[in-house]
Amino acid sequence: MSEEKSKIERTFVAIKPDGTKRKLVNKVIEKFENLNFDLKGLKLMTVTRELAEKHYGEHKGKPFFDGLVDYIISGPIVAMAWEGNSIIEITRKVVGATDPVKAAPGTIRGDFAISIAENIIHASDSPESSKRELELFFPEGLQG
Ligand code: FUP
Repeated sequence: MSEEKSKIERTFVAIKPDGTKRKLVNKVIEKFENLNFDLKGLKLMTVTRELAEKHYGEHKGKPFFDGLVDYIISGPIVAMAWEGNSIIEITRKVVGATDPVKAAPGTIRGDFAISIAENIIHASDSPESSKRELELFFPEGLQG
């Protein structure tokens, strides 16, 4: 029997303004708790324009950038840090495709999102972006 390699990672997850407005915080947290991931940081916050522009810096210059920034600062988000084995890759699967038309049923976006611009949740897409985003949103550090 082959032994499974352990790859404990942390990832940044944010429930976006449409997710908090639609009272979906519990549904998102439930998914991560069901997977037995460990919560390392959590806060309700309103993102400043400066932070939003840094967070979405890779999209600067794209036609949807200004709308994306306006949207992410339009209401409170729930910023979270989660830890677990291969969590970055698993979380991207649980979140589902960016476009809700392509997001599979059972994924967070597949079950709840109806628009590409307002798609409930953000999750880091790589170890590099996870590190960068956790430092941006939790400059005070994480639990444990
Ligand atoms: P994802 O990693 O799935 O959140 O997607 P991206 O990093 O590619 O995009 C970040 C956000 O930009 C998306 F969540 C929604 C927004 N976006 C648009 O509004 N229009 C697009 O065509 C692509 C992305």
